[in-house]
Amino acid sequence: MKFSSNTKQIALLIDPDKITESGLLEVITTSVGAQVDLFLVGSSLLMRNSVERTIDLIKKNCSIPVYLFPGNVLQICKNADGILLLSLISGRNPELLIGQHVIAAPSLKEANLDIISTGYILIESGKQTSVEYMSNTRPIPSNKTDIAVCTALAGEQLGLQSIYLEAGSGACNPVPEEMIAEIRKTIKIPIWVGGGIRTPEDATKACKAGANIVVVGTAFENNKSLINPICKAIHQFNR
Ligand code: 1GP
Repeated sequence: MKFSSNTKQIALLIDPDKITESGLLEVITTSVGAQVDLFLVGSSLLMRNSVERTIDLIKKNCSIPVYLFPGNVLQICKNADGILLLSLISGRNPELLIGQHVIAAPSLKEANLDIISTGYILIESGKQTSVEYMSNTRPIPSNKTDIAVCTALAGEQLGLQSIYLEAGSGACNPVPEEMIAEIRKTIKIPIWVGGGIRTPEDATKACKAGANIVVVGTAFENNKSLINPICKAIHQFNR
């Protein structure tokens, strides 16, 4: 995957548990029309492991790249184009900083995926989210911009390729714009922003503050007609 500091991209997150086959086909058709840049596939917790099947269906029906966004090592599969290899650097859970990566390393090497090493930073967003509970880590308080900035900077200094600012799926409040803006001023690597983005206005605010890739999942699960206007809001920055 190519990042450019001058362009804004949209990543559409698909939780395989939350979509039917016909729903996914509809999302694919709409996404092609709206020029979605990337699909992410994964979840904090899956009741049935249909990641591989979901990716197969996407690959058969369009050429939009598909990257894994795995909640755990069980969600790694070979048929994706790449993976966001997340290290949860806002937390102090060694398993999610390095432990699970060691376990996944041989299968990742064999799968030959495009690996984007990413510092995953959870930001407090109004209520406890699945990712907070499942990761057994505490998010950075939303008013502690300095902690978030130093965490992102440490991730960049460690050589990570990107930073993901995560409010959590279905978050009450997205990551604050001031926090995104301060991090943007401090680091050079691309910034993903996701969690609780529901409207074109939310997406515009994240882009203006400095997000390179805006990630949206829940809003599209609830209302597929939002795909077009949210994509437009993000891509207008590229004109
Ligand atoms: C979750 O950041 C993503 O990991 C997307 O969040 O589902 O709230 O859009 P939403």
